[in-house]
Amino acid sequence: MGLWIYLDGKFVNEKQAKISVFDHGLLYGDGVFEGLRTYDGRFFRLRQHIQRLYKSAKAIMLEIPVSMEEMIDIVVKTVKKNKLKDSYVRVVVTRGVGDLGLDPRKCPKPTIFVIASKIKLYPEEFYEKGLTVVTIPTRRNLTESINPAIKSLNYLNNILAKIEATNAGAMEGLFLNNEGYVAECTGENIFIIRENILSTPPISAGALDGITRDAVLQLGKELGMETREELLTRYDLYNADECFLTGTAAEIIPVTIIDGRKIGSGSPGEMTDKIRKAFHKLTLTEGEIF
Ligand code: PXG
Repeated sequence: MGLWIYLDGKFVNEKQAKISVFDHGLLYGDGVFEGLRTYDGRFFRLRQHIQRLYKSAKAIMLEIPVSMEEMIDIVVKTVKKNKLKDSYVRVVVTRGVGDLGLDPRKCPKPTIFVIASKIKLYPEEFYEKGLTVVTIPTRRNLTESINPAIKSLNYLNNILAKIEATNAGAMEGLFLNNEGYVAECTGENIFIIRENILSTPPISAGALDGITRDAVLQLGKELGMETREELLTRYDLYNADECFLTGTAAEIIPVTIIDGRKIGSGSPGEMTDKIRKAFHKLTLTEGEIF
């Protein structure tokens, strides 16, 4: 049967869900996207994800032809149409169909599609034993070129990072920014814990304003930790007691080795475990039911 995909105002079967070769999302990576989840029928921070989508669109001067409320409705309908309780939803808005020149004024109508499916980034064992991360040679996009705060369809910076991490035999790649400070990983924000202080790089260091990141900062406070958004170096990471990554797809995953250095005891940390449990609880209680 396949999935029902929302595509430009209609639900179509995944086999019929096709877009033009003249779509600038494909020709130039010109567009924006979001990835969100539902947990047991609850939409986790849906409004926040949709707000971020519109902020990304504004940054690239892409006017989404439906309102935020309409977009929320489209997402909810797509999940329901596919009868999914636990799902991963990809919302994509491209510049639309144009000609072979890059001028976005040639694209009169943005393309919108929504896929509700499942995602599993890492096998379960890595949530138990932790990930191996390496610093990769490619630097995070400069904030003054393609600002990493924009969740754009132009993910080559991240894909190069993923290839470099894989080539180095690691599960994840750590991006530094052009000044050498820690930015984030290929599709996750990074956190460390040192003596009950929970730290993550500021958005201005070249990180996405992650929605899981935001939830974790809140949970850290609730668990009695001091939380900081501060510049971090690799030295800080190597000498941390605990380290973990956050993202909608990855959720919260411990990191136990960075560039060959064991982090803390070399096993996932106690506070990381507490935060993971608290996050799991949050996903099952906080999300809106439509
Ligand atoms: N940094 C980057 C570069 C991301 O792409 C995050 C951090 C975490 O943000 P959230 O808001 O999700 O906590 C992301 C999100 C995928 C995939 O298909 C990637 C993300 C989200 C969903 C799916 O690999 N990245």
